[in-house]
Amino acid sequence: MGDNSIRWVRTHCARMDHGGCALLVEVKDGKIVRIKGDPEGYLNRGYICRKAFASVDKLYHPQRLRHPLKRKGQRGEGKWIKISWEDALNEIAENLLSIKDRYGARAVAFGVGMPKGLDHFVLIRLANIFGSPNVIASQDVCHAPREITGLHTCGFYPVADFHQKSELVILWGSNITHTNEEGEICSLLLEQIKTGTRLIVIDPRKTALSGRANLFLQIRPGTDCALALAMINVIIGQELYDREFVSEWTHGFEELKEHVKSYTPDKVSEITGIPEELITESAIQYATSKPSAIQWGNPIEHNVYTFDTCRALICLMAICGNLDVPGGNIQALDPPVMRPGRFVRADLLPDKPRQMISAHHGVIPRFMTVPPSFFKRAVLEGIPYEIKAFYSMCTNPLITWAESPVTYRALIALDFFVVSELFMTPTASLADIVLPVATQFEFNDIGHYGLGHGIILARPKVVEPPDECWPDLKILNEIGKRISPPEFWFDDYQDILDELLRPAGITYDEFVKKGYLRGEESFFKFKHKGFKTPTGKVELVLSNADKLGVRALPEYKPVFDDDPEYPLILTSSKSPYYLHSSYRMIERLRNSSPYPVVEINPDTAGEFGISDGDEVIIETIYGKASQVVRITDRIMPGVVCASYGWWFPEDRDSELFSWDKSNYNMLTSGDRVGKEFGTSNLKALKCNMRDVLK
Ligand SMILES: Nc1nc2c(c(=O)[nH]1)N[C@H]1C(S)=C(S)[C@@H](COP(=O)(O)OP(=O)(O)OC[C@H]3O[C@@H](n4cnc5c(=O)[nH]c(N)nc54)[C@H](O)[C@@H]3O)O[C@H]1N2
Ligand SMILES: Nc1nc2c(c(=O)[nH]1)N[C@H]1C(S)=C(S)[C@@H](COP(=O)(O)OP(=O)(O)OC[C@H]3O[C@@H](n4cnc5c(=O)[nH]c(N)nc54)[C@H](O)[C@@H]3O)O[C@H]1N2
Ligand code: SF4
Ligand SMILES: [Mo]
Repeated sequence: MGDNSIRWVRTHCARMDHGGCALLVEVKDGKIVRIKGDPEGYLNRGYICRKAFASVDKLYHPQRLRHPLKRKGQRGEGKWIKISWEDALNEIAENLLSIKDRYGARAVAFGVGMPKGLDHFVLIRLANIFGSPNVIASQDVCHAPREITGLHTCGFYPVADFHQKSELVILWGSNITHTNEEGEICSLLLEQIKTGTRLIVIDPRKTALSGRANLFLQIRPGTDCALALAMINVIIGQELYDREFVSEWTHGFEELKEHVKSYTPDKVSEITGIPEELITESAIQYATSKPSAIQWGNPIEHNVYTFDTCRALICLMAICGNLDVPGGNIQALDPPVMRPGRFVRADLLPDKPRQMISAHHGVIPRFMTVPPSFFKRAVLEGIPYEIKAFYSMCTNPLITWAESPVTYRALIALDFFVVSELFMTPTASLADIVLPVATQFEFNDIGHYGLGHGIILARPKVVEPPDECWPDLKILNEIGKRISPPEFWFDDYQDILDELLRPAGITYDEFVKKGYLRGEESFFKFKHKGFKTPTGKVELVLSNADKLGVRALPEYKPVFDDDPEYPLILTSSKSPYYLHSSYRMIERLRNSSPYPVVEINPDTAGEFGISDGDEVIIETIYGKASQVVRITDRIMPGVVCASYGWWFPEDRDSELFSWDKSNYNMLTSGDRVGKEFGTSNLKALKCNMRDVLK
């Protein structure tokens, strides 16, 4: 086919959130010119959001990195020289191997952000084969709390089943129309709402769906655990629980019943700010509508007590008999492709749980990535041992990790730091070597692998990457050959895809024709196999709590102390235009959201003498950031909702693109973290606010 042809290619959206919508992409003269939702898409049936249209702009953006770069001046000075791939790879290999020689493989950490595609797993494979137990990821604040707590409580990660009809769905801190959480595709939920599924929304802000909800619980940030425990109190008190399930399949019901007695709706109303009747009514509706699903979002895991909140929610699902039932919260079975543990060669590092730096901090067993805050302590203080090198991809830690000033110090302190990136970011500016990547549409990839939703999606290449941009898969494969036994690596990186699909009996090309693979639909598995916990039941009380080093029953504790100096509660929500800190340079997106905005209720603004459009300094005990005020009654009084992920690609690279000006993570702490997952308070912090001019 000649280059001046016009063709349509079927693929899946990626890297603008977790991905998932099937796309039809028009290519003319080798360039993408149009994108449409694929009406036959398994998850989206034609639906796409505005980010999908802008996703193409990043491919052709003038600021895109196109050649490997090596630092010339001091870290962060913005001075680079172009080098060849061969030199870049050799330099990386030399440095990583010499650090391994001097300090051991564990002194080299591998970093990744939000899982974007198969590269996530190839990076873990590289770490395992190289011999380092330290993969640093954002999982402390993104899904590990719900997944690992699920494993310990009921033996699996209970995801909302939007493929079957639910009578009721609770959006518990999940702004699914904006975030499409985990590619769950809000279009499936919207279809259900049209056909009568009732909705409860729990959020401190009015959201796109709160207006369509039967009940809207405007909650004070950080108090979700108390609410869940009060709902359990009502359901047990009014005997609305599923008697049969509870007696056959739960462990510790009587203790839970006793334990929740103190979480009365009137007391929890004071904690959460939600009227008592609404707490009671929500509990009754959740317990009496069968099946009901809870779609849980990031706020559940964005505070130091995330473990208890996740526990309370799973107990709630369990006592109402909503676990592993169609339309409830289910264990989605994966398609028969290679299991992640095997793919990443976990067998090569059997001692990893004891070797990882997080083991020293007593994190919960089975949590296999290292929380960033513990990584930083290792780099800066050598606790529990020194980390000297960091290979990072698909992440911008200077903006996305809690407590940015400490992140800055840690990145500066590294002996050797490599970043693979699409654009020069504040983080990449601090690297020794920056590698230019191919991205969405430019290489063959597999989406949704390992995310727990029982589905994988084909993301075939649509166009060639520009200049010297390589897919992370290829980069990792080439580094692997240089720093670890080559027999574990592939002649052509695309063989990785076939290898992963082999157990399913298909090649990548055949997979692309199918578009997706899903695991067998199966429910009530516990009836044959029980639950995969020590007691074989859902553990309302954890039978091995002592061994795990955790509380046996979920408890609510205030996530912050009252402090008159910081009278407001600060929280955040994700922008519908951006992915975390990404894509602020894309004009189409930036025009829709040109600067960071902090939302405040009119009454609160009045009390603070703040007007719409004012630039304010938001201040916590940890730090400061400036954003622009938007007065709106969407947000409850006393709470402010700031924008997260901001830096300014238009500012000077030698000043790291004003990384510390409006960045939400100037306001957070990496020091005060939860024990189980090393999680910081990201949502629910105490703050103050003042006009910059006053
Ligand atoms: N305060 C606060 N902090 C948070 C959160 C919050 O809500 N509040 N959310 C947390 C959550 S849930 C998460 S998941 C993390 C996310 O944290 P990160 O994953 O660090 O966030 P991103 O901004 O998505 O960073 C991705 C980077 O990868 C680059 N990129 C895009 N495509 C590719 C590619 O194909 N290859 C490579 N190598 N790079 C690519 C982008 O340009 C971008 O700079 O942040 C967490 N941090
Ligand atoms: N557009 C876009 N989509 C994304 C992302 C993105 O950055 N941009 N990131 C992706 C990633 S990695 C993730 S993990 C998901 C996250 O997706 P979501 O879970 O939806 O995450 P958030 O937008 O951080 O928070 C959801 C809602 O929680 C509310 N909220 C704030 N504090 C609290 C609280 O204390 N309790 C309760 N109940 N609600 C509270 C906010 O007002 C917001 O409406 O989104 C994915 N999709
Ligand atoms: S909702 Fe997510 S997957 Fe769907 S089109 Fe938008 S960015 Fe892509
Ligand atoms: Mo996330």
